[in-house]
Amino acid sequence: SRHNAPDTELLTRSQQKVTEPPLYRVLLLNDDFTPMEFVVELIMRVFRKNEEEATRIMLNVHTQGQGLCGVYPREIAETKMTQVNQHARNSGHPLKCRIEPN
Ligand code: NFA
Repeated sequence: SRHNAPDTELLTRSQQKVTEPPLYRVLLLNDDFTPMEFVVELIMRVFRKNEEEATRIMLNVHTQGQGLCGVYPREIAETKMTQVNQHARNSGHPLKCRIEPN
């Protein structure tokens, strides 16, 4: 109200409903040169997957051209994309990662 500063008013339970942040898909793109073992180890480290799941994701990228590594809020998705692209480039591999809104 005019006499209660809006940002200090107490909110009722129905007014304080949690809202979900927008989510982004983090995709890995296939190429002809990056070694499979490098991709698996990167997926395990960046996306916290076990070896079986990381291998499944890598083979899906290899056969389909691209594949889903995870879905995250924007800042987390961007950080993971940057980690992948920098680690690949630093290691001399052409592997690329991209994000897209869900
Ligand atoms: N296609 C790559 C190879 O045959 C492996 C690969 C998988 C690369 C997934 C990038 C992403 N060595």
